[in-house]
Amino acid sequence: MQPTPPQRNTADWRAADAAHMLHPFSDAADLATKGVRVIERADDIYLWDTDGNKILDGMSGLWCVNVGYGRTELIDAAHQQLKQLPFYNTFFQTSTPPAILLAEKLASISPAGFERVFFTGSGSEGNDTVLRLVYRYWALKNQPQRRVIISRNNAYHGSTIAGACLGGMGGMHGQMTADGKPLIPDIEHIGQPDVWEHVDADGRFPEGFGLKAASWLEERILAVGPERVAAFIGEPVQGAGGVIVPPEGYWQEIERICRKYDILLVSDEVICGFGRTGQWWGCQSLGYTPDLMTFAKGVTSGYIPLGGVMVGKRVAQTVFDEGGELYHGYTYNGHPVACMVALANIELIEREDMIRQVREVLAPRLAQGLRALTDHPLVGGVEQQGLMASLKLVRNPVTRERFPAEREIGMLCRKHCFHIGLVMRAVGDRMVIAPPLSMTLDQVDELLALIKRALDLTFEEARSLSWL
Ligand code: PXG
Repeated sequence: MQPTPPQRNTADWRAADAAHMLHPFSDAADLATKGVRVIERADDIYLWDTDGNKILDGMSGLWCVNVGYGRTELIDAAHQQLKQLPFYNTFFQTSTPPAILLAEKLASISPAGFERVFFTGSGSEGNDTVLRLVYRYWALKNQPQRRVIISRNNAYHGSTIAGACLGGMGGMHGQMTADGKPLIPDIEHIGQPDVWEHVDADGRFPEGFGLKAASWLEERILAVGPERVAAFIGEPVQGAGGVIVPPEGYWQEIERICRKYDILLVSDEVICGFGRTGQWWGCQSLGYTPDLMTFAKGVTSGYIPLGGVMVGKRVAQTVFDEGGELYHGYTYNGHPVACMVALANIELIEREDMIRQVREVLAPRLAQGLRALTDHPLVGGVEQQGLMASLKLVRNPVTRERFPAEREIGMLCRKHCFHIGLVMRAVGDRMVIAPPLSMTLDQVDELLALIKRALDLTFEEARSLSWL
């Protein structure tokens, strides 16, 4: 017998949610007054809430539903595997066919030298694993003093203790320590490659900013002492930080600096992996080769939780071929159902040639539409890589004057998105999209029309509030 979900109306759902649910990154008291939006079903690139509203999901769930909703290939794979073997572990000299098949498949779609994978349940667990591997690697290399990990301000690497410490979100650090420093020692943060933080008094962007932003890594390495630095971690394109696409040359210079000082380079591919940027991996689009890659989200298109770390040759050889036992693992390492869903997901991406479609068809159309939006009086600029993009909302696009942060212009725009049936994320004064890779050209146009409408409504309201 299938359990039948109780039939409730939106008000009932909201009341029960407010009474019992604790939501991530939310002020519970504030949320209880506003009431949550309850999403009941989804198909293709659309969601429906419990009031029957249809919403275009411009965020692929949470940067993850790359193949869109309702794909029977993934659903059937889960169902079949649940019947065959719903769970078995990969500890104690055992393995399962789904985990082996997925590991083999991941190696085949990864850059050369990435032959091995350590599975986890999420991106945060992936970055915890990265930390464990990095420490272990340098201990085995007889350089145990290499403990410093360098990351960037406004980076997001998850919300476990390690993820939050690696990330550069000050608010998260401030809720763990009194002095606002990362709880884990020897994690350092440098500036992010966000050109908007460096606009001069005349509204001009700095020249050569890519190399400048990368030089902060070398400065910090020298300040800390190169012999103490273990690794640098970065998202190819910062996602949660607001889709900040690094300027030309940035990643090449970061890679050069890491190699110069023999520092491990970690690419956090949790958002950028699995086609989002127009290649399998973000580092391929941005043109660098890391030593470790964290992934999650798009590996299963979010249908079921799965994450992991692709371990490059350099670390794999030392830690796994020569290092003896690594005291690390999770119950759900290589969960068979999650692995079968991931396999079906990757095969679907391949069969529908989705990554080429993103690169050659969808992203160019989106770019064209976004370029047109730069004429909008609220838009200071757009940044895009594949199917992830941001629009910078400004008070004056000519002088590049920003809105004061307390105006929360992004939240105002998000409110209008809600009302017109569009999920677009607000990150400060950036509006962010990352729609499913499976969308059609018509749907790209539909998305652009909704964005334009949300901007117009935001502009009108901002004007009526005398914010402009
Ligand atoms: N690394 C990156 C680059 C991420 O974007 C994680 C690690 C952590 O993954 P898990 O699976 O542990 O959540 C993420 C997650 C947002 C938002 O508001 C972004 C994420 C998660 C929740 C919210 O944009 N990214």
